[in-house]
Amino acid sequence: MEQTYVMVKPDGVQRGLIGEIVSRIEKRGLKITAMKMHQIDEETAREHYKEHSDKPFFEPLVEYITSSPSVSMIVEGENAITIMRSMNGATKPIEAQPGTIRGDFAIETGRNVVHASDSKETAEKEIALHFSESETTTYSRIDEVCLYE
Ligand code: YYY
Ligand code: MG
Repeated sequence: MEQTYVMVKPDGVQRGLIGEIVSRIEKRGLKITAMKMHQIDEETAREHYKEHSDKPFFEPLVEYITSSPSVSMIVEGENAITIMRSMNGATKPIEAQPGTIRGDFAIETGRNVVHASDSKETAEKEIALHFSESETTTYSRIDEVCLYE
């Protein structure tokens, strides 16, 4: 099963959207195998977004992502990476379809509520960056017999 890293960013937490987002993930059939609330420190934020370190939005992005608590999750399922990215919707909320998290709850790119890893390689790196081994679990969900052929 594929694993991906998902974050409810500080604006999502502040706006009371944790339950809504967790609920969407659960109802889709994806399995949450780790979850925690934590305030991301500057060093971790810089590492998480290092592909964007030369972009003009990098410093405001680091400031925002460290500004108050986030919720981090490991989300598991067949094609979990692609499914989570499509549930989040386009990076720019103005381009995000209604029915996606960003298309339903966001207005500005710099306050787009959620993050999800964009590839297998990124997912592995982000999971290792935000979680220690002891914070993760392994279990079967009772509905897996219906979700998968
Ligand atoms: O992976 P995703 O979050 O959908 O987008 P990225 O292109 O990786 O950008 C990361 C993050 O940076 C984005 O979610 C918001 C912010 N950002 C921004 O503030 N302004 C931009 N023009 C582009 C991205
Ligand atoms: Mg990205």
